[in-house]
Amino acid sequence: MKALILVDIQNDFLPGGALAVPHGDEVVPVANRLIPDYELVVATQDWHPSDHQSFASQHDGHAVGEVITVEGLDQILWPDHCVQGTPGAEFAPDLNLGGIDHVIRKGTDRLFDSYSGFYDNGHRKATGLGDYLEQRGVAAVDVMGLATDYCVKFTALDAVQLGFETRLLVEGVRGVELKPGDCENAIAEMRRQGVAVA
Ligand code: VGL
Ligand code: ZN
Repeated sequence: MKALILVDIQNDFLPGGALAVPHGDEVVPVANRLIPDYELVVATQDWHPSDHQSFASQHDGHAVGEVITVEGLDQILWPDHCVQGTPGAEFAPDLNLGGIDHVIRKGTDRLFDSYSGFYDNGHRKATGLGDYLEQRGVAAVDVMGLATDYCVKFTALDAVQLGFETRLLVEGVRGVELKPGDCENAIAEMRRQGVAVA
């Protein structure tokens, strides 16, 4: 069975949001068009406590975009985003929520960021997504959503590493592109590690 994974299609990643991905809203109609083609649709939701340590606001003297060390890992500092229970953390209002079978929340521990829908950035804890897919007999996953160069990338890389036949749906991804070329490099890295690009 093949599943569709919708990565972080949330208000804060849409134009006007706290961590807006340029043209992020364009993935919503793509998701809505594709959802009926899949037997199983899973959505990830970035879901941070208000004192999450990926937020620049938590580190005096540090600004958004700087890289610091948190719990031994490099951490890019982001604006406050996807705070649990806030409108910014909700799924895009036009996304077909009725078509989503299961939601995986990630980044819930204040100390650990979690770009991937499968594991936190240090691969210390699983979110449950891998087990969920396995239990349902999923062998292949198609991945789309936001953002190409962070959460989509690391979700696809973990999927392929876990043994799922993994495809990136390029039409349905948009990236942050902090540096020019980040999205292209992310896609190249996914290909290198065995992700098919459709
Ligand atoms: C994301 C940065 C921080 C993403 C989430 O969804 O790509 N990026 N948190
Ligand atoms: Zn986040």
